Amino acid sequence: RAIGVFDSGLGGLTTVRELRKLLPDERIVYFGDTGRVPYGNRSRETIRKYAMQDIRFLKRHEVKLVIAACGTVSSALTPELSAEAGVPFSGVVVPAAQAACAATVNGRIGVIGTTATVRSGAYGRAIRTINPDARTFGNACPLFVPLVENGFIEPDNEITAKVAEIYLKPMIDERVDTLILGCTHYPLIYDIIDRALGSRVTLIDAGKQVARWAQGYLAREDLLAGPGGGGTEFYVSDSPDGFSEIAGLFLGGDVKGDVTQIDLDT
Ligand code: DGN
Repeated sequence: RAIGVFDSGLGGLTTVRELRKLLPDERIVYFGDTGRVPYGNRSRETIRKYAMQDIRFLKRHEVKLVIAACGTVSSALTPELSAEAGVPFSGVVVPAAQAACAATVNGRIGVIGTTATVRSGAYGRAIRTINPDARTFGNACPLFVPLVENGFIEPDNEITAKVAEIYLKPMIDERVDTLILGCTHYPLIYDIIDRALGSRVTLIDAGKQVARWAQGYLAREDLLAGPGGGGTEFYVSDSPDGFSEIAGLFLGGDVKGDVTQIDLDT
């Protein structure tokens, strides 16, 4: 059985990339809701409804585990809704919160993500459940998504570096020692973010953390795939034209697998 991964669009492929590195023998079924992206400017109710539809779609593909790679979706789901998924399920929030709590020394943790993610306060709640003394500082970074999607990702890109400097100054002022990258797109500008913080802050990539969590979960439950069956199938809800180019950005150039357009209403 496969690992199902979904996202509001193609950014969640950064998590697929991490899963492929850690679990090369797993079959991955990816759904990118490209027909309805972005979710970040929608109400919490709508995001939840879309997420449940995305999960239902993946459940038709014999999945043993479903991962919401999207920071915005993960932040909108409550533990009760996650339980309603009816399949082993994780978003990125809890694995990233656990890693941040393990990494921080001064208990001051920053969180960056879309406006919806930061406004939800989901990371702060997850962190306080683990460490009630920890303090969290959120800052929405809405310009990062279009900058990444338009390819402004080279480590020496002056525009992205300037935007990062502005967005991350509050994190320096608050003396955070750990920063959660709570959005699918941010690993692509990891070096720029790191430099804006003077390389003094531990960066936690939420997608990488959920991939590690998945590896641990599958091992504990004795659900790891045997050798040789690895591969990725891609499903999108809008035309797959231009898929390879943008998918290659998030996957690190390695787009192997079929792309199929689907209609969630059928
Ligand atoms: N995938 C979304 C997230 O991780 O929050 C970012 C992309 C978007 O909503 N435009």
